Amino acid sequence: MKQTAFEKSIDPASQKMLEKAENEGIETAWDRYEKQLPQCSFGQLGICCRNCNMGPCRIDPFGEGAEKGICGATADIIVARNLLRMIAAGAAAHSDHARDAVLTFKKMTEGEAGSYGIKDKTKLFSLASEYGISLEGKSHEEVAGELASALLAEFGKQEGPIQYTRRAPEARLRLWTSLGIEPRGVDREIVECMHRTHIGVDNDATHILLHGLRTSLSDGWGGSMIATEIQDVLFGTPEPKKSTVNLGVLSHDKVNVIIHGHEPILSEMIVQAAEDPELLELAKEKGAAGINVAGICCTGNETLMRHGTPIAGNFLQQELAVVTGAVEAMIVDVQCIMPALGNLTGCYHTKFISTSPKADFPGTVRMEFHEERAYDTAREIVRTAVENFPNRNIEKVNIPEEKQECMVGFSAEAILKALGGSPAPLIDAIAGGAVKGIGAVVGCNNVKVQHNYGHVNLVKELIKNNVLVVTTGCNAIACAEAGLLVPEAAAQAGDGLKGVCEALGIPPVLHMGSCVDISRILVLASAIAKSLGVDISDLPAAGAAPEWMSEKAVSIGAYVVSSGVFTVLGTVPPVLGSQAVTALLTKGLDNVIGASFAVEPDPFKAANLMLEHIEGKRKALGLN
Ligand code: CUV
Ligand code: SF4
Repeated sequence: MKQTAFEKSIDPASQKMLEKAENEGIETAWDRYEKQLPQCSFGQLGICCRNCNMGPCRIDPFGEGAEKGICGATADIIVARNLLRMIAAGAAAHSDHARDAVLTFKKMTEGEAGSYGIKDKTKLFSLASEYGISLEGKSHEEVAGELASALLAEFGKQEGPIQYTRRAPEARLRLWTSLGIEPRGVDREIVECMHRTHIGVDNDATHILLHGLRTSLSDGWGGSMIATEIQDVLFGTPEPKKSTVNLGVLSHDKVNVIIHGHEPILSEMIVQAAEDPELLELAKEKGAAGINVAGICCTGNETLMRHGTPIAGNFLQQELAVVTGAVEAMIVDVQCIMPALGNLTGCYHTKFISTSPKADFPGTVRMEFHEERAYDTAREIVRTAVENFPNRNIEKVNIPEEKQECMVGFSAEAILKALGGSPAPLIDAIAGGAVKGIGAVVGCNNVKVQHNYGHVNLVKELIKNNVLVVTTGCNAIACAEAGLLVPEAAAQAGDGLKGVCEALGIPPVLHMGSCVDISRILVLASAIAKSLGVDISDLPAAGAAPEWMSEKAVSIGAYVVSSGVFTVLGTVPPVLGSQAVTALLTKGLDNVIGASFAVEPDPFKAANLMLEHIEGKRKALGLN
């Protein structure tokens, strides 16, 4: 059964573009999903193994056929190993991004990345002192140089600790140590995942999963946190600002440049280059009224948070942006970029420009991006887009009107500032019951869920019940599109939360950034837990990823739970083939780490699970 545009997405702009694609005979992810149905149930259950070439092996879920792989691996072992590899890939993606950010920072301190500078000196100094780097008698550059080396060392460390894990509450740290899951070094944990899942190494599901938790912690409190912090130093720590989102931010008369992917190292330069007088002049010559940069996915979130650069859409809107026929260039770096964009951009005048030495796609113009001449390359890229403007085929252009205002830029620092410098007012509001708790809602889109349906309904339900929501990633974009990131959205919140939002002039849903910025949520949660003198797992807080799809999301889910936050997944992870693993993730972990997962595709029921959890934690703290 073919889904209609209305069934594919709840977002009117996306629905229009889905119809346009259909009329033009253009294929999208939804069409390809239909062609995949029914999806392989061995894969869905996580019980196929290709870890050695005696296989592939698969376990019969009905207990009638094979119960073991050729080496003897059971469903429990295979499911756990597969999950560990997902965590490894996700942690690797975040952490390799972090490594590149630190390398850029290091090159900058060595005078080899002249386009970059230090934007947030306060943060530079506070990060340096966390590492025990003395500031006395040193220039910024010297301090930065020492910090760069210290951060870089986190990746290759053999014996921990990873410095930022020290930001966690005492009790959490002690728990990690006693479980033997305190991460040692970012790269080490990821490598060990690959080693352990090789044939004939780690073959106990619990033992395998504990290492998964350790690896995920090296992401959340390591790679991701390092990425966030150093990007703040380089590009500035986000502060509240207004912007607009959805496909309607694309312009009829300006050159539309889309930045898609994850690394602000690139997008920051593109945003600058789009203001270059020479290029603006060239745009005029080509008949355009200017240059319009819009983001997609997390690199979009990065520039949105720091500059208010508009966002054209989240993960499932990447193709739809091209379908508008109004995109001169789709510029990508790494992660969550569909290779389908190659064929798709070929159907329009859009130039598909890949920039990362690590990532190429079919049908791209390659313009490799290196720090040494970052700004020059960014200019060349934007120039290519501008020169493509006359090729826009007006007959194919249809930009949906929908664009929505949003208020963004809520770094942990900005939130504390909005609260007057300390978490005390928020804690008072929680203790008094005006705010019931905090919901962290994050993650991707997934064609298995109606686009944005899970995100928007879950978040609405939470704020209605006086849960303050913090968001990142594609959930943040979904919320923005649904008009939940404006102070006026407080009207949709319960009375308590509404009052707090109105008093502070903030939206009931706070955009904290990209996926690596979930580390900001950890920092905020830690700050609250510490000032209450409790562990993160004692807080009336819960997490959710209603439409997750990426391996990064698996690592995120694992570190959020390992940090003590109950987390509801909206799409089913490939673990149901093992009762043991499923039970461990959804129950057993509670006794181990003080939090666990739940799986609930219905966003209303998911919200209820979170609310119940929050109520339970409130009771335990003696709040009502
Ligand atoms: Ni990194 S990981 S689809 S862009 S949130 Fe968006 Fe966020 Fe998932 Fe990817
Ligand atoms: Fe089969 Fe074991 Fe090889 Fe996996 S590791 S493919 S279960 S023999």
